[in-house]
Amino acid sequence: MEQTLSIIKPDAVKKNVIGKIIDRFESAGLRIVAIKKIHLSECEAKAFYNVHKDRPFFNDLVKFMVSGSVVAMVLEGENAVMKNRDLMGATNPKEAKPGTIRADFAESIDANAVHGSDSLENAKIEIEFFFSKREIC
Ligand code: IDP
Ligand code: MG
Repeated sequence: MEQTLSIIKPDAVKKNVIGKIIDRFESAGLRIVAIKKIHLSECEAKAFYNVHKDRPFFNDLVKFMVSGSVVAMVLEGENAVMKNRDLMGATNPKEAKPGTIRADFAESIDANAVHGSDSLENAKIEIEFFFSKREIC
């Protein structure tokens, strides 16, 4: 059993497809063991994406992540980290396989509907960023 962090980004929240995206996770056998809708501050978004701080797209990414509210979730299941990444599809929706979340709900590499932890190690760090122990059941 693994846990991973998923975020439904502001573009998908604005499109009103939270439920449709959650259905992808549940239909694939992942369980939502924690969930919250929040509007990140600039400081929080910068801290969350700190690994990308030297990339040319960092400022745009932060601006986008604070442009509206997001839904953060802990997904639990067998092989949850990779399963979530497979369900999400490629970072650029134009390269994402048909039937993936990004192919179906995202417009561009900047506004690409979802975030998912890329390793078990990062999943732990990202889950702790959003949730306290008592919020995970
Ligand atoms: P991931 O979300 O598929 O793990 P990362 O490489 O970790 O992709 O990048 C984090 C986020 O930064 C992406 O989801 C995307 O929103 C944004 N991003 C990544 N590469 C680019 C780019 O080349 N231009 C604009 N935004 C990008
Ligand atoms: Mg990433």
